Parts: sequence; C-alpha cells; structure tokens
Amino acid sequence: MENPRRGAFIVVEGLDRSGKTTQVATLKSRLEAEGISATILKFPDRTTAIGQMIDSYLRSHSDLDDRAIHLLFSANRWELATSIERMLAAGTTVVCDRYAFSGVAFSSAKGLSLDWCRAPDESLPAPDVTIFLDITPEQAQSRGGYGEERYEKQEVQRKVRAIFGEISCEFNEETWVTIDAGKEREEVASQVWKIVGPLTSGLSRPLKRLWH
Ligand code: Z5A
Repeated sequence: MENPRRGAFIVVEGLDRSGKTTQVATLKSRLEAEGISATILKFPDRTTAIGQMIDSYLRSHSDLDDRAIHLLFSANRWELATSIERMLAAGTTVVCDRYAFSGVAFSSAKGLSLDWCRAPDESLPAPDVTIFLDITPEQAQSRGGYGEERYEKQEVQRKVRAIFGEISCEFNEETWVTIDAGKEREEVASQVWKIVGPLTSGLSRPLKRLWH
C-alpha cells in the first residue's frame, strides 16, 4: 500500500565551494543512522547523455550558446522529474544538491532575463525547502581555490550570489532558509539537521510545482 504521507523534497543550493557536497554527505549519514528512507541527487547529473554534454561544456571541452546550455541543464532535471515524484510519493525523502535555482542564477548572471531562465523549469516538482549555504566568493576561494571549471571565478560567483539573493525574496522563511556556510562544518550540519529533521516524518500536503 502506498504511504499516505509523502517524502519531503529538500534542495541544497549555494556558490561553488560553499560546502554543499560536504553537507549533503553528512546529511546522508545522519538520515541513514536514523533509519530514514532517503535518496540523494545532484544536478547536473553528469551520468546521462545530456549530463555528458553539460560536463564537456563545464570543463570547457566544448562551447555552446548560453541559451542552449541553459536548456540542457533544465532538460537534465526533467529527465529525473518523474522519478523524483515517484520517490516522494513512496515516502522517500529526496535531497538534491543544486536544482533549478542554480539554473536561473548562473544563466541570468550571463545576462539572460530571469523570466526567460525560469520558463523551461516551470512545473518541475518544487522543493518543500531550499537550504541556501551562503558564503562570500572570497571565503569560497580560500577553501583550496577554484578549479578549472567554467564558472569558478570570483566575478561570476559574485553576480550569482546577488541573483540568489533576488530569488530568495520570492520565498517565505519556511521554504527558503539561508545558513552562514562560513561557519565550522559541524555547526552548519547541525543547522541543516534542524531544518531537515522535522520534515523526515513525511508530509501530507501536496507537492507544489515551480514556479507556482
Ligand atoms: N550549474 C548551472 O550553471 N546551471 C544549473 O542548472 C546547475 C548548475 C544545476 C557545476 O556544479 C556547475 O554547474 C556550477 C553551477 C553550474 N558551477 N559553479 N560554480 P557542481 O555542483 O558540479 O560543482 P560545484 O557546486 O562547483 O561543487 P563543489 O566545488 O564541489 O562545491 P561544494 O559542493 O559546494 O563544496 P564542498 O565540495 O563540499 O567543499 C569545498 C571545499 O571546502 C572542500 O575542500 C571541503 O572540505 C571544504 N569545506 C566544506 N565545508 C567547509 C567549512 N564549513 N569550513 C571550511 N571548509 C569547508
């Protein structure tokens, strides 16, 4: 019989080096330790055919028009949309490292309009909460410096952070929570758990859709 309470959909966003991978891994261990059924996803999902095109672009092995790469990032999310819905309906908590907000923030930082950037992700499953790991580009760079990928530059990250700030204004304090990611890993993890813990017993409200 299907679980009457669906799983919660949790998205973790932030700049490069803000600690998303670290925090999602810590959260995974905590969820496992608590015996909670959970799935971890990451966008871009570089394993699919579309994901491989995105990977090649991010590594600067190929060039693409700004709009074309934006649509590929969105298509990469649509590839998984049905399975996200199925997992949530089955009562599984889904934690996602980056989602459509990264799509809008990074493409709009290149000069594309917010409305144009939002359109392809319209009607994707909407997260119940987005946890934004906030860090300055300077703090981020001090964490071992940026690598070789396309957007790993302070100027880009500064623009992206400002756009994430604009996007956050559309949400209330329950659906978008900003955490100071410059703090110690354990302190950040404990704040993440305070948000996620209460959602893991499942939700009875229907899943919403972006950007409704
Ligand atoms: N992108 C896009 O344009 N459109 C889209 O639709 C989507 C994405 C979905 C690839 O993303 C690029 O794709 C990304 C946005 C764009 N470009 N940028 N920038 P990605 O997710 O594959 O790559 P990433 O975000 O750059 O991941 P990352 O470098 O792995 O960063 P992270 O996951 O946020 O950080 P981390 O790996 O957990 O930590 C980084 C280092 O800091 C590491 O050495 C940690 O040990 C250390 N760390 C972590 N936490 C702390 C604390 N609290 N204190 C001190 N040090 C810490």
